[in-house]
Amino acid sequence: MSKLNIVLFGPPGAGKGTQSNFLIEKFNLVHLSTGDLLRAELKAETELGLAAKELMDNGELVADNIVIGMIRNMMEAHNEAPGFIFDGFPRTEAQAQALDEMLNAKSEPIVAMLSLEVPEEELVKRLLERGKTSGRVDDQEEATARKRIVVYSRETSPLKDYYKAQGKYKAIDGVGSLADITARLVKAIG
Ligand code: B4P
Repeated sequence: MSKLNIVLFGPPGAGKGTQSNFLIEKFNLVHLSTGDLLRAELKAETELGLAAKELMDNGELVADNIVIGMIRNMMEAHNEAPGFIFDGFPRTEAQAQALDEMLNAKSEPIVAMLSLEVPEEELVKRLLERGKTSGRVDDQEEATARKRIVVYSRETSPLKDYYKAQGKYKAIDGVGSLADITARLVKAIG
């Protein structure tokens, strides 16, 4: 049976991490969040974590080779998974190409890129709200939240065209109750 490999896409605060938790349970998938993996490195104060900290705190992207290497290691560690949810990865065209190369080598391509669409003001509201409890430096200041959205628009949003060209892009309305949005995602997965 072919693997259910899904890219869950969207700007910071769109609900990628939140919705991944529902989808991994429903479809028995392995969750690969580069944000979570980087935060774990940061917490453990590894060399990689220390190198990434300033960039993450300022809302900038971490170098492609670092995140691609993390994803490669995690995929190898979960070779038997029925599928992966890629959450927050890819964020650049170089990352998308590297992911395609890794998956095509195993004949297990991405089946869909689900793009959560949320207006900017709602994103900023959600990020600052989370900042009250998350302890995440990048969720504390409105300027940093907006900077992440600018970085997303410039570096990451163009990946919609990358996946459109492969016929895999699906836009999902990311505003509403968590259950409604999960239902939209499940329907799109089919
Ligand atoms: P991420 O961890 O990916 O952070 P994020 O974009 O904020 O998404 P997250 O998944 O956490 O939030 P969600 O939308 O679920 O990245 C952090 C940093 O790591 C990046 O800035 C970068 O520096 C680095 N990084 C990560 N991946 C990288 C890569 N591939 N390349 C380079 N650098 C990389 O949720 C946000 C909030 O909204 C939550 O509080 C949630 O409760 C709330 N929410 C969700 N759904 C909602 C709804 N329907 N209604 C109301 N609130 C909702």
